[in-house]
Amino acid sequence: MSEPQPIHLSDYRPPAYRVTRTELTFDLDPAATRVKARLHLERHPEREPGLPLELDGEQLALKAIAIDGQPLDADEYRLTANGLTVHRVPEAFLLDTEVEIAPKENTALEGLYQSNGMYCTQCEAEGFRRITFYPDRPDVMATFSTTLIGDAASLPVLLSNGNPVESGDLPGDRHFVTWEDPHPKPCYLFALVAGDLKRVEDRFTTMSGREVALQIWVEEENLGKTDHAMASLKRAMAWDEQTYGREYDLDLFMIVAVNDFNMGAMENKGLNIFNSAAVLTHPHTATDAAFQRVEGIVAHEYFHNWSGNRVTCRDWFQLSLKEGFTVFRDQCFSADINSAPVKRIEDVSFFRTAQFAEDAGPTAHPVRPDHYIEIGNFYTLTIYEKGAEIVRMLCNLVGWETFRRGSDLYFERFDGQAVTIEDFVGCMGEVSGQDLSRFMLWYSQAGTPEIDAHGEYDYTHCEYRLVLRQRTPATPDQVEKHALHIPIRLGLVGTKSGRDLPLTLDGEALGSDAVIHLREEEQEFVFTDVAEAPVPSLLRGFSAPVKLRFPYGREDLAFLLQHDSDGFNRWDAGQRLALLALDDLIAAHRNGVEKVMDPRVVEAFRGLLASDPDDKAVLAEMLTLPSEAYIAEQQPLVDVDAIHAARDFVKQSLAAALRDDFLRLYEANRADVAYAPEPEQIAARSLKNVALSYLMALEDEQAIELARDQFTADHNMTDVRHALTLLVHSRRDDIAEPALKAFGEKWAHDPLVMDQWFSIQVTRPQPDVLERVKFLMAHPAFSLKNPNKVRALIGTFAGQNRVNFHRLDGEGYRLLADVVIELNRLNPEIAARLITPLTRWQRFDETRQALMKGELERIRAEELSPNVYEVVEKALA
Ligand code: 0A1
Ligand code: ZN
Repeated sequence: MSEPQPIHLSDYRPPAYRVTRTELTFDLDPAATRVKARLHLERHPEREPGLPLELDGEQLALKAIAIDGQPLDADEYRLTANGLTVHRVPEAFLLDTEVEIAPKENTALEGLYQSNGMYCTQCEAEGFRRITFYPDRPDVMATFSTTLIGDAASLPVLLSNGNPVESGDLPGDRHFVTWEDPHPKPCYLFALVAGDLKRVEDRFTTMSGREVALQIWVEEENLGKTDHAMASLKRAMAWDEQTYGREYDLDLFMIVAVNDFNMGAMENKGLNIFNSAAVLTHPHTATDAAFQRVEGIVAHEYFHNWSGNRVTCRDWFQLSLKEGFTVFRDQCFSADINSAPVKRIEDVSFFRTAQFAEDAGPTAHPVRPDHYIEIGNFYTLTIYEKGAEIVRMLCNLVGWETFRRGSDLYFERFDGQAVTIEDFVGCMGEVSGQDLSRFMLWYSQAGTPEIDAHGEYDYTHCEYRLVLRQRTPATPDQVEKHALHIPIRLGLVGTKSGRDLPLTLDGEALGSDAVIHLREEEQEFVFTDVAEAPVPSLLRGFSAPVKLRFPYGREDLAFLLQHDSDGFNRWDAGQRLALLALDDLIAAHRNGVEKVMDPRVVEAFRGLLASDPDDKAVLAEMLTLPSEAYIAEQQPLVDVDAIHAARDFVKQSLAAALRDDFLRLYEANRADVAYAPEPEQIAARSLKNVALSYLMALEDEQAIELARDQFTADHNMTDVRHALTLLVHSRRDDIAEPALKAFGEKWAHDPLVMDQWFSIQVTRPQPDVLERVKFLMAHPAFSLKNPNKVRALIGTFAGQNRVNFHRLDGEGYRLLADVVIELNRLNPEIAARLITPLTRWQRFDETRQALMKGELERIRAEELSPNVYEVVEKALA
């Protein structure tokens, strides 16, 4: 096979021909669906006359082709594995094609496929080319008319984008519906759904008084699980009107839940298709975290209607234009309706663990990549989350009101167009009058900037001198790095008063919480009139996506944990303090020395437990130790066993020293109220469950009893799952096994709960877990063809069970590679994502490095999809 070749941003040209209107007819059949396409084409005004017409197409059997009604002879066009070229075409013309495709054979879940017997589509990024011959690129925007023909009994519901305009019966017990979408769109936003679905309906009146019908379509057994998604949708619609002035633009908005889906959800115009895990909830089947995830994803997809659909991307290098902005929007939405500090803590915590790791690994890339082999590999944390951090910095740089004016200008100026990241940032520059050209470096430079900071207080002159030095480590393909513009929000907390001190910089009074701008490699900031010696509180709210090192002493951190006025940095001080203690314990474990718990951490926790929290959700976060993955991120070389042992030791030491406090906390937050996924209840539940985790670290009779009672009380999935996890992860198999069995039998009919059942078992720290993973792969509820199952069982094992995945005999790696090799044929997109843990081999000891590389090489020896090829090549480069 020839090696797949990269495509480059610098090669961008407008398409030779554009499509103004697309008329599709689908005659649905599992093995032989017929797709007729009529495309209204015209030469692009910026391209020269006489160019051939090039259309993308994969796995299509061409049955007919005609231009302006004239069938083409075989020598008038050329078919390849990737598309169709018509050598000579007029300036403006109609192209008719008919192709045959086989949805039931489609295990890649791109294009038209079947899930539980229903038909659905996934066209982003390049799935439409598996449906019909088309210029499958986002800068070709057309209005669509779609007619669906199907069996009336088995496919009573036929959905597509826009509004239904015609329907009727056809001979042979078939029927049809025609949909018309008046908004020009790129083909990646096309969708169809056909099946035996039921709907839940509601309404929303927009700010200009238009009535919109809202529908959520599900299989009958899921009818009771849509309330939360519907409520979230209505909130998101109202929020986008109030916050961004954006109104919905069709009379109908539909969401469909499907079981087999590669990602979370998809923003197809007027017809969002969701992974059932991202839309269905019920107090007995979904945890608080799942409820919040659904709320966030429903909002995210809805917000795309403007940031993505009305204004879309010129090419896929601009993916973060829609994703970074939309993630920023959904983060702000969730922060507004929940605990804002906790939302930020959760997002940053995840970001620093997972995106930093991506940035430090062989697949690191800029937020706007300049080349790729397979765009499906670029739906990454860098494009999404780092992209959102950049938009957040922009918003903070120009201020919310100016940002909003920039957003209005962007939507107004580029409505109906496919544009670039420059267009977006340009609007912000225009309304703010700021020169943001330097800021653009954030989009093109990969890697996480590292800032080394130190400070000194001058008692005689009452000055505080802060020196910041930035450096971005080299990343693949990008050795040379430049200084970025890094906004650093900070305060100086007086050691005597415990208060934020007024900040004066270069004679200018900045208030007590301010942003300074690091633009050079090294810069000194001298704050004057600083009345007392301060501890600096730096990078408040994580004001830039960087690593910041400051030589804090443990007393400094304990002080900030108590006094910092910024809730985020108070939490971060606690994390930093725990990390320092963990460092010592990791070293002790490696050296075979007895582990001794740092009393300052115990005292800090005692203080937290004695405090009367104004935000229980923040307290729960503060009592949570950094994850093994985050601890690993801080180590020069990852020692999974030492990290696991050290963290366990801290947990047990805290539990032993503060057992009564944790018990009290548990009891105090045990309210027996009817479940609601609302912030106050969620906060109390997380506090209670954090307390239970510490108590279970001791595994004494009382703790086991509490966990068992919480499990059997069966009050809601958050409590049940947490208790079950603690039992299954304990050494008490006599209790764990019956609980696991009972849970598995009770929920055997519910795929989303079975996903949780899989995940709970494969995160067990006990060494028997690898056998269990293999055993569960043969379980009737497991299927390699279902991405949720693969993620729940294999992804969770490899990503979260660090001690067992990294077993020294290499069996964890081997298992993952075996699955990747099989999935490479079935579902390349999922296969490529699943490899991630193996690509991080540089971070481990030599023995593990060799084992991991050995498995990557074993994968490379296969006949690979472009997706897997690209990841493996980078990992072994
Ligand atoms: N645009 C979607 C993400 C998405 C991307 C690709 C997909 O299939 C391969 C599906 C969804 C979003 O940001 O939600
Ligand atoms: Zn998105």
